[in-house]
Amino acid sequence: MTEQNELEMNTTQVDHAYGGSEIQVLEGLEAVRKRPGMYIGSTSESGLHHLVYEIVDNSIDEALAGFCDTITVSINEGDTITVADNGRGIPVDIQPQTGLPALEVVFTVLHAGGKFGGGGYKVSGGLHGVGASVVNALSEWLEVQVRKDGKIYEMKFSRGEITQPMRVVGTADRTGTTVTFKPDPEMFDILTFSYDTIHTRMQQQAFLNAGLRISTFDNREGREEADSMCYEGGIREYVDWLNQNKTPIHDGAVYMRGKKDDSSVEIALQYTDTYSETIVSFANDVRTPEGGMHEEGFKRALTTVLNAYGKKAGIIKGDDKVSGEDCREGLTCVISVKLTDAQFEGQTKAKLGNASVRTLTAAVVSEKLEEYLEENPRVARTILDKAMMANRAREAAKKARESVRRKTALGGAAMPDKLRDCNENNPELTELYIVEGDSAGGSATQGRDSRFQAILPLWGKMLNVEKARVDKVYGNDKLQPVITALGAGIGEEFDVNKLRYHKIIIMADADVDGSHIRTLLLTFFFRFMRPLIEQGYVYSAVPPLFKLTRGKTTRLAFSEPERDAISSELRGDNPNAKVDISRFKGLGEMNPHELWETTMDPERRTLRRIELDDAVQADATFTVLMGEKVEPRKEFIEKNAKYAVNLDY
Ligand code: TSJ
Repeated sequence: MTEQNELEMNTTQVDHAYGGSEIQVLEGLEAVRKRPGMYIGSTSESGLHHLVYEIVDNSIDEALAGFCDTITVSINEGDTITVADNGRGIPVDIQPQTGLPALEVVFTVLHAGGKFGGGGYKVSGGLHGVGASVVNALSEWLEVQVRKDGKIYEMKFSRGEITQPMRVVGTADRTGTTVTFKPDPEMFDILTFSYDTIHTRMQQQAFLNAGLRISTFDNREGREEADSMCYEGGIREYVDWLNQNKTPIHDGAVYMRGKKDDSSVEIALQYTDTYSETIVSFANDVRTPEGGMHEEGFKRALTTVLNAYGKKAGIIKGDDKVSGEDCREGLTCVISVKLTDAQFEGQTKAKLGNASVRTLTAAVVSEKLEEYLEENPRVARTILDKAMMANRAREAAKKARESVRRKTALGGAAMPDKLRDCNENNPELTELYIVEGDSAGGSATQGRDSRFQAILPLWGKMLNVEKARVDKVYGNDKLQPVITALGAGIGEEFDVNKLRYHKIIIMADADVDGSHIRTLLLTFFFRFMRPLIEQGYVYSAVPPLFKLTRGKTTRLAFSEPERDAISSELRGDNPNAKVDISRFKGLGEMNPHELWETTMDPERRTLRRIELDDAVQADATFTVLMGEKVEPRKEFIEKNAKYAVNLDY
C-alpha cells in the first residue's frame, strides 16, 4: 500500500513538478540511498539479489508483452551482473513531459517504469518493471546498452548520477536491452552473489512464463556454471519437476486457467502416492509462501468439486463426505495469479489479500476441474479413491487417538515401559534422549543426570514414515512410545504447549544404522510434529569418534582432522612420544561415565540443532531420502553433501 502511495506521489512529481529538473531527480534517488531497505527489503544477501530480480522483471514484462523470448543473466568476475534480453529495447526518444530521453527517465526517476512508450507495460498490467532507478541508485556504476532502429545507444551512471549521457556507440542488426551493474559496496553488507539463488529464481520465472528462455551464467573464475531453461509446458512442467522424485498416480498434470477483467489464474496439479501436500503459489510471479486468497479459493473449490463428483459417480455414498485435507493428500499444485493491484499482506508480505482473486480462483476450479473429471473418469476415480482412503485413515486415526486418550485417562500418566523419566517436571528444564539400541540406552540411563535427563531407547528397524499414514503411525509400536513420551500429540492435534521436554536429543551412532534411525525420526517429526523442528526443539547428539591418550592426558576428537591435530599437539616437540589413539565404534561401547562426559554433560557435550527453515526443501529432501526411488536418492546425496551431512553424517 505504501508503494501505491509512493507511486502516486511520484507520478505527480513526474507530470507536474519535475519538468526536467535534475535536482528533483537526484532527490528521488537520494531517498533510495538513505533508506535502501524501504525499496529492496534489506541490504544483506537478499537485498543484493533483489537488485537482479528488479532488472530481470523489466525483461519479463517485455516477454509478457510478446516482444522478447530470451533473457540471459550473468554473474561476472568481480560480482557484477549483466542482464540482457532480445526485446524491442527501452525507448530512447525524447519524452514530451520531461524533455529527456525515455531511457534516462527509466534510470533516474523513481518508479518511472511504464510511464512511457506504448502498450508494453499495459499488457502486463504494469506487474513489475519499476525498479531500474532503484538499482541504479544502489550501484557503484551501471551501464545500459539499447539496440534499436539499427543503432546501439549507450548510457552510464554512478550511484544514480549520469556519468555518460545517452549516445550512439555503434550499429545493431538486432534489438534488445543489456544492463550491467556493480552493487555499491557503500550500500551492501554482502557483495557476493549466489549462483544457486539466482538460478533457482530464474528457473521459477521460466516455469511461470511458458516458452520464455532464461539462461544463467556464472563467469567468475573457479566456479563457472551455465544453465538454460525454457518450459513450453509452463507450470505443468513445474508440477512435473516438483514431483520428479515422487510417484504420480495419474499421467500428466491437470491444467486449468481462466480470467476476469484484469485478473487471470492458472493452476496445474497432480496427485502422487505420498501423503503430503505441496501447494506452491504466486501472485504476479512473486511467491506467496503463506498463501492467501488464491489458495483459499482453490482449496474451497477443490473440496466442493471432488465431493460433488464423488456423490454423482457413486464413489461417495449417503451422507459421507471427504474433507479438504482428504482432498489434498498427495497433492502437488502450482497456482499462479496475475492481477493489477496485488495486495500483499502478513508480517512478511507473503500472503495475497485480494478477495476478488478467491472468487475468481474458485470459479475457475469449479468449472474446469469438473469438466476435467467428466472427461477423464479413470483419473477421477483414482483421485476420489485416494481421498476416500485418506478419509478412512483419518477416521481410524481419530479412533486410535481416542482410545489412547481413554487409556491415559484411566491409568493416569501411562508412560511407555521403556522410558526412563527424569524427576523434574518443568519441560523447560528437561531433556529427552532418544537413543538407538538397548545397550546404549542402558549406558545412557546409568550415565545421565536423572534430575532432568530422560532416556527413551528405540530398537530395531522402524516404520518408514514416508509410506505411513496417521493411523499407522499411531498404531506403530516403535513410534507410539515417542508420541506418548513427548505428550503433545501428532498431526492436526499436535500442541507444542503440551510438550514434556523442550530438548529432544536424538543420540545415534555415526554409522549407517544410526543415520537410518536419525532420518526416520526426523521424517516422522517433520511430517507429524513439524512445529517441533520449526521451533528448534530437536537436536542431534554429537558423540566423539576418537580417544587420544598420552600418559595421563586424555583428549577426544569428533573428526579425523581433529584427531590428527590433537595427536600432533599431544606429541608436542617430541616426535617419539607415544600417543594412543582408539576409535569409538559406537555409543554402545562407551561406558556410562564416558557417555556422560563426552555426549551428555551439558557443560562438555556438543549438540547440533536440527533446523528446517525451508519446509518445502525439507519435504523434497525427505522424499528423496525415504522414497522408493533409489537413483534420485543416490544422486541427491552426491549433490547435496550439505543436507546429507545434516541427516547422514
Ligand atoms: F529497465 C531496465 F533497465 F531495468 C531494463 C529494461 C533492463 C533490461 C535488462 C531490460 C529492459 C527492457 C525494457 N527490456 N525491454 C524493454 N522494453 C521497453 O522498455 C519498451 C520498449 C518498447 C516500447 C514501445 O511501446 O515501443 C515500450 C516499452 C516499455
